[in-house]
Amino acid sequence: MNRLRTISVIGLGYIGLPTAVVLASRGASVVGVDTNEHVVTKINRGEVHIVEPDLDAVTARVVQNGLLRATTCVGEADAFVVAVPTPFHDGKADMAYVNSAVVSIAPVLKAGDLVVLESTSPPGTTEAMVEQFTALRPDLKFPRQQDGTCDVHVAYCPERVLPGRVLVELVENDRIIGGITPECAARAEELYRIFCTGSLLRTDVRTAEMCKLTENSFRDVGIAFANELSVICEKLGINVWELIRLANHHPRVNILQPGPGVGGHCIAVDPWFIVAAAPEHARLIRVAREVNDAKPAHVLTNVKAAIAGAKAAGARPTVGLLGLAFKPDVDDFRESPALQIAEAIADWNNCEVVVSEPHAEKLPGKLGCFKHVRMSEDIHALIREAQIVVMLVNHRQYNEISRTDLQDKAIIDTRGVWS
Ligand code: SAJ
Repeated sequence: MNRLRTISVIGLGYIGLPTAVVLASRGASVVGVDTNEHVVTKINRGEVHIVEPDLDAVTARVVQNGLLRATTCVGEADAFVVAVPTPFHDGKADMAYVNSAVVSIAPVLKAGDLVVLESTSPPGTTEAMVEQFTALRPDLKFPRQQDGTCDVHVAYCPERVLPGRVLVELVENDRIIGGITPECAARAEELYRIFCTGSLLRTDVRTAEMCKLTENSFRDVGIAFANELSVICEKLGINVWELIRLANHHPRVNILQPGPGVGGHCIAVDPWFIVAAAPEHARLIRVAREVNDAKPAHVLTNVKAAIAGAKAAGARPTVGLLGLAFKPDVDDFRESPALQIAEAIADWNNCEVVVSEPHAEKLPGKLGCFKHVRMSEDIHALIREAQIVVMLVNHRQYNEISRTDLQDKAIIDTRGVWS
């Protein structure tokens, strides 16, 4: 702590802001940097631009205490934590934000500083950062695996926090710390020791980079297994939820839950980093992604059949959709399969659509553009009105729906709530 008087956190998003706030709450002097002036102004007022339990209160406190301030320009610091986005498009990771963070940090670096990358990145990224720094600052010595001595230490330390539990998991989770050299990992450990109570596990940078991708790919493969089972069981007339519950009684079996598809900005994306790094070998990982990506279309086939059945019986049916977020009890709609399914149903324009989403004030995405789509805050009214009910996200508010409420309805239960 003594060597790290000022810490600069570059990128004040879902990970950077909570990290900056937690560091400041432990007494570190933190400067948060973001290119978005609106975000910077908001944080300097002690407010937050993302929804995460308790983040608003802790931010207000550390800003008021003068321990956190935000700016658009990178200044001198003892440690730099880079937590910028690394989006994936057209088959490769877009490293533009990481590259521009390096360009903005390089001029202010001095001997004794520490730079840690946290953004999800392809293996080799931290070493490429070191090359970039070396070219931009030939006056400083940067670390090399084969040469332990350096002026500036560089490490990779992936975040692994679950949205909705970020402030708890930032502190309690174990962390992987990959150093370009063992000394770099030891320096980075000093930084994380400020706020982490979990184990700090040192390794090399490539292993640390791959570790993050491996964790999310492992979960994606597990969910793909469950999703594939659900499609097989539907064909064979077997209740997949009961099947999984029973199979999980085996002491070494732990099957995950099927759903309408995999959403969010991590599990649905990170496996592609591995596929891009080793396309000819990442066969299982690629197929798992394809299985999970195909699940919304499967759900839509079932909805289409239910609408056709209801139409044969009479007028234009009403379809009630429960939930749009990417997973239960969050207000995040990024890469949400539920939203993708809702938008596709709206596009057909062959039914009235009533949507429930307790975590949205208005219809998200392009749903707001359709006259035959509306929102309902009253779950029971929605169920009464709908001939077809589609359970997309098992938010806790839906626990109050009983089986008797659903009598005479066509039900498509993608989460196994009523199965
Ligand atoms: N899902 C299922 N079935 C399941 C579990 C999840 O269909 O049995 C779906 C969810 O509904 C959701 C998607 O998978 O659409 C992802 O949800 P999640 O809860 O599995 O994960 P995320 O994206 O919220 O957070 C993950 C976490 N990674 C792991 O659990 C390995 C988190 O620890 C990471 O920090 C985060 O990704 C990240 O930032 O990478």
